[in-house]
Amino acid sequence: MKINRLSFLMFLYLILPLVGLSQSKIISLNLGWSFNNVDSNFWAPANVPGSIFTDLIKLNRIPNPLIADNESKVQWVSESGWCYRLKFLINAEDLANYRKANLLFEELDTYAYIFLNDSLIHEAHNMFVSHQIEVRKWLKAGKNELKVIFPPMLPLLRESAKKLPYKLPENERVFARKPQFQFGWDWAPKIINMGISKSVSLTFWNSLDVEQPTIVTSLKNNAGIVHCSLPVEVAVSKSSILTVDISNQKSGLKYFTQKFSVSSDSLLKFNFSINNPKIWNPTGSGQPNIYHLLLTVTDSKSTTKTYHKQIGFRNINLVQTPDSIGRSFYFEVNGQPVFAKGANWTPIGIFKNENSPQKYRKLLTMAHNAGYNMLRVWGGGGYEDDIFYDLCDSLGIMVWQDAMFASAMYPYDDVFLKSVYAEINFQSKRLSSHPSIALWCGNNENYEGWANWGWQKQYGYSAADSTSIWSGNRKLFETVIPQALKESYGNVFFNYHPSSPANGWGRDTAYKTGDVHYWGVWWGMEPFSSYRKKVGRFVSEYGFQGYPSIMTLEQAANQAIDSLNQPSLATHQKHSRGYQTIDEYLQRDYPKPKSVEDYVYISQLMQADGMGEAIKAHTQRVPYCMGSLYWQFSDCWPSISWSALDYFGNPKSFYFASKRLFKPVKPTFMKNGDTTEIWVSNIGNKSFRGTVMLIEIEQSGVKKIIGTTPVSITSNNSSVISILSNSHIKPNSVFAAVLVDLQGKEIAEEVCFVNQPKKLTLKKPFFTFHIIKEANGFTKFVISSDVPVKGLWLTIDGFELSENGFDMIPRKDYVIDCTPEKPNTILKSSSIKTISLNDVLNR
Ligand code: BMA
Repeated sequence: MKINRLSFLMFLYLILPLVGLSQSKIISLNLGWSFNNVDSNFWAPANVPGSIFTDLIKLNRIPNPLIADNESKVQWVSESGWCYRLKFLINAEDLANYRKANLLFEELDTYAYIFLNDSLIHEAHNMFVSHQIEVRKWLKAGKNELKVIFPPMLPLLRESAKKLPYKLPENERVFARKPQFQFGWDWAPKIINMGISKSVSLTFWNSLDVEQPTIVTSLKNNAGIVHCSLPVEVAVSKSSILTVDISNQKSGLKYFTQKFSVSSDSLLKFNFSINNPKIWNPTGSGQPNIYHLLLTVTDSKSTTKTYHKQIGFRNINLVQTPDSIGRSFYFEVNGQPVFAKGANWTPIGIFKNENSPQKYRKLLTMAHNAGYNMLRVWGGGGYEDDIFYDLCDSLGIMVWQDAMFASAMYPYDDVFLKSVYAEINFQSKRLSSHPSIALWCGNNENYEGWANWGWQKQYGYSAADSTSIWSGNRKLFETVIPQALKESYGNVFFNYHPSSPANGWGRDTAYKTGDVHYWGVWWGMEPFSSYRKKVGRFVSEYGFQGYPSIMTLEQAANQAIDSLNQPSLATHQKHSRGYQTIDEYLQRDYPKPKSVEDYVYISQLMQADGMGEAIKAHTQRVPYCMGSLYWQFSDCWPSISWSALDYFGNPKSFYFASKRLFKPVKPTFMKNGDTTEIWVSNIGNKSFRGTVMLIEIEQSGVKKIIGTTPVSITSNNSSVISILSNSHIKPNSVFAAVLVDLQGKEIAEEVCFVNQPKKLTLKKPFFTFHIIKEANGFTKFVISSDVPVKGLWLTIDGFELSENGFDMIPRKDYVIDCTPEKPNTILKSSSIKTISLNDVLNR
C-alpha cells in the first residue's frame, strides 16, 4: 500500500505531541555559562564540563600551569571563591505539560552551593557522587537563572582541619573528597581544581522515570548458567502497570519479561538467568566476551525508558590462603590462578575535561598491546570515567579498584562517614556490572603509613588520640566501605582488600604475606639486584624513574633543554631527591653521559634494565609470586617520573621491556653467586614445550651455539634449565638464550651482557635496514647489526613502533611494525635514527 506523503506527515503532526508528552524531555544545560571571581565582577564565558583553571587559562588570566614553572603562579585560584552562572529559558508549555523536573549535575568539584532563581536548592561536598535535584517548584516560564557558588577551597579545608583536636597526616587534603593528587604528589603539581567537571542537564518527566540501573552477575562454576540480579529504581507519579523487558541488545534475545503493578516510587528487583553464555576472560586466558543488555520499562501510557549496559560473566576470587610461608595473594579467574601483570594507573591529566576518549583509547590499547591483564586504579586519583571501564572490559584488562584514599589518615566523624558511604555506594552501583572489576581496595598505603611512617611521633598523638584515629580509620575501611559495597552487590560475591599493601616493605612479613609495595629500590637506594631478594606474593608497586624524551622535556620547560637542572624543568621533577637518585644509580653502573641527549637515553635504559630485573625476579618466582604491577603507567603532566609512558603517550624504553618480559613464556638470565642461571618462566595459562638455544657471542659479532636444552613447563611455573659457571665467563662475554616452540617458531629471547654497562667494551654497530610496505598502509622494517648491541633505541618521527629499546644478536633480523600516526606517511631509511649503549660507550 502506498501512503500519501502529506497524510503521513499530518498523522505525525497529530500524534507526536501526544507521544512526546508522555515521554520525558531532556535539556542539556552545558552551553551558555559564564563565571566570575566572587570578589570581582568580570563575568566571562565558561565551559561546562570544565574547570576554573582551564577557563582562566583560556582568558589569559593565568598562565598554563602545566608549562615551565607556572605552577606557583596559579595557587591563588583555589584560595578564591568563584561563581558560575547560567541564564536559560523554560517555555510555559513544558511547565504545563510536565509534573517533574530533575536537575542533574553529573559531577561538581567539590564544594558548591547551587541556587536556582535565587533559592538555595543544594549543597555539594563530594566530587565522587552525582547530584540530582527535583526543581520543578523553583522553575518559572521564561528566564531562569542557575548559579553555582564555589567557596574558596583551601580556606574551607583549613577550617575543617582546625575543628579537630589533633592534626591528621597530610592535614587539609584528607577533608576533601576529591582526587588527592591535586594537592601535590611526588609526580604531580599542586593544582586544586574547582568547577563543574561533568555535564549538567534538566529532565522533564511526567509518569515514569528510571534510575540508572545497576546489574550484578554471578557465574556458577558447575552449570553453564549465569545468575543476574538487576535492581531497578523506578519513579512513578501515580499507580501504574509497568512492563519490564530485558534482552540482548545485539541479538534481540529476551532474557526476562514481566508486568508489575506499582503505586509509588519503587525498587524492582529482577533475578534472571542466562544459559551457557560465553564467559569473560582477561588477556592471556581467553576472549573477553561482552554482552549488551537492554532494559526497557514501559508504563500503561506507553512511556518507555531504555537503558543499555555492557556486561560480562566471570568469577574472580582473590585467594588469600595461609600457608607454611605466610599467606597467598592471587586472583583465580574462572577457576584458574592467573598471574596478574600490569601497572598502577594514575590520572592521565590534571584537568579532567581535557582527558579525551582518544587518549583513554590510546593508553589502554598500549597496555593491551603489551600484554597487561591488570591495572590498579590507584587511590590518590579518581574513580575513572565510564570509557576507562568499558575499554578494560573489551580489552580483557582486570581492574584493581582502590577507593579514593591515599597515604594518610582520614576523618571519621559521622558526616564524613556518611559522605563516604554515599560515594562508595554510588561508584560501586556504577561499576559493579563491569566484568573487568576484579577487586575493591580500601586505600593506598594508609595502613602501611600508620604502622611504619612515624605519624604518631610526628604529630605528637597521645595514646588516646592514636587509639581514636586508628579505630576510626579501621571503621572507615573495614566497616563503612565494605557495607556500602555490599549494598550494591547484594548477594553477589566481591573481593575486598582493606588497604594495599598488606605490610610495609621494611618488614620481613611483607614478602611472605599478602601484597607488597617494594620501594627498597629507589626510596631505599638498594641496588637493582635487591629485586631478586625482595619478591613478595604479589608485588602491587615497585618503580624507578626515567626521563621522558627531549621533546617532552622541551614541552615541560617551554624552551630548549640545555641542562636538565634548568629551573623551568626542575619543577617538573616532584620527588625531592629525584635528580640525585637517578644520578647516583647511574654512576653505579652506567657510563657517564656527555650530553643531555645521552643522559635521557641512559636514564631510560637504566629504568628498563632495573625494573626489568624486578619483572624477571617476579616471574621466575611464579607461583610463589602471582602478581607484578609496576609504578606507574603514565603521567598527568609533562614530567620526570616513574612512568612507562609520558604525558603525551610516548613510550619510554621500559614500556617495551615490560612487553617482552610479561610474555607468557620467556627465557631469562639471573646471576646467582658464582654462576649465571638460565630460567624459563611460564606465567601463561597453558603448558609449554620447546627448546632453549644458548648462544655465545663475541664482540666481533662471531656467535656460536653452546647448548640446546629441551623445555617442558606447565602454566604458572618456572625453573632453571641451565647454568653457566662464572669460570667460563669472560668479563666482556655476551650470551643469548632463544626460546623456540616445537614447530621451531621463535617465542622469546634474552641477551645477557655479563659485565656492568659502564665496563662493557662494545663496538660501534653497522646496521642494515630493509623496509617492507604492506597493502594496508602499514610498514614493517627489518634491522640487523654486525655486532652485539645493547639497548637499541629507534626514533622515527611520525610512526609508532611495535618494538624498541631491545638488545641485538648480531646478524639476526629484527622485524618492527611501524604504524603511521597520520595516513599516507612514507617511511624512509633516512628518517630512522638510532642510539645504543654501544654509541654512548664510544663517544
Ligand atoms: C607509591 C605510591 C605513591 C607514590 C609512589 C612513588 O607508594 O603509592 O604514593 O607516588 O609511591 O613514590
